[in-house]
Amino acid sequence: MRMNDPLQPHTHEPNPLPPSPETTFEIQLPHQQPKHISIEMLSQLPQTEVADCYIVSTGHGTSGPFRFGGVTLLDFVKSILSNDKAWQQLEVISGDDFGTRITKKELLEPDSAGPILLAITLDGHPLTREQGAVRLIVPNETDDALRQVKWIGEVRVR
Ligand SMILES: Nc1nc2c(c(=O)[nH]1)N[C@H]1C(S)=C(S)[C@@H](COP(=O)(O)O)O[C@H]1N2
Ligand SMILES: [Mo]
Repeated sequence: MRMNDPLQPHTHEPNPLPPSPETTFEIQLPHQQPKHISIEMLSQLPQTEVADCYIVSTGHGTSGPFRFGGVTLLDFVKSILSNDKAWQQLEVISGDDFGTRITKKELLEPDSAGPILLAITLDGHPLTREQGAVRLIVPNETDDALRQVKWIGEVRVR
């Protein structure tokens, strides 16, 4: 069992080091075997860029603005799930047990700051593993970066 629930709010010192070199992550669908998703597969889906993104760390200050690129989480879910009634929320969890929960409403009604992304590029260059590949970017979250999940390991569909 995990010592900490990665989905509960918590104060957090950001982990500077990737938990592994492996960028491929798993998607877990109800009643199905997990599927493996690579950067290569993400790069073949429609690409979206979101400019003016900031990573606001309570301990280390703000960095940015960044232009993150990749696949919107909505486009990704649509590419995986044909039946859009089959889910209500997603859990995005990193290899170092850091995570956040995303509701369907957040994806269907994106904030004016921009859509939630599975980011694979930063300012037009491939995101390095150290920079978080594959990283969740939630453009409207500018409090403490607790939703800007680096090193996605699992996406669970609920
Ligand atoms: N996987 C993972 N993602 C994470 C964290 C972490 O520890 N592990 N820390 C978060 C916090 S608290 C901050 S402030 C930012 C730091 O992002 P940066 O390393 O790009 O500055 O990452 C966020 N995403
Ligand atoms: Mo943070």
